Amino acid sequence: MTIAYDDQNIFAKILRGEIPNDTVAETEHSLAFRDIFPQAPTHILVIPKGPYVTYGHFASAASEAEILDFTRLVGKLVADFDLAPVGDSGGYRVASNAGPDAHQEVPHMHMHLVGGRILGPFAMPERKV
Ligand code: DGP
Repeated sequence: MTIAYDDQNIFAKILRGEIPNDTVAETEHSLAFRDIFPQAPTHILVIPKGPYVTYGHFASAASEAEILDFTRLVGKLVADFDLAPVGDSGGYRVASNAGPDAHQEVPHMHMHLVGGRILGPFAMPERKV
């Protein structure tokens, strides 16, 4: 199945250098930059440079080199931003929203890496039905 990618989305524009961003790391296949609306002291978005819409799209269609590059970058950011849990403190959350049910706002695959404060349980709004 072909998944349509809208190259006018905001992260595609960031990748093309058309709008500014606060880059924290860049690799051959991935870019990491600070979220414009941070939910915690550290809130980084990690994106592949390739045209993938969701995490599932990326995980199934990206090359092994792209997936390895992305995954290793997440690991490096956890280390560089000192997010790894130590004993009974510290830690972080990674999350990737996909589609309307998950309230994905930007249709370019991105991983939120959030930490630097107590995040509490994974929270989801109550179901309406
Ligand atoms: P999501 O709901 O998972 O699609 O989250 C999209 C995130 O992208 C949201 O936390 C805000 C962030 N965001 C939206 N526009 C921009 C932008 O222009 N620059 C940056 N750095 N982040 C953005």
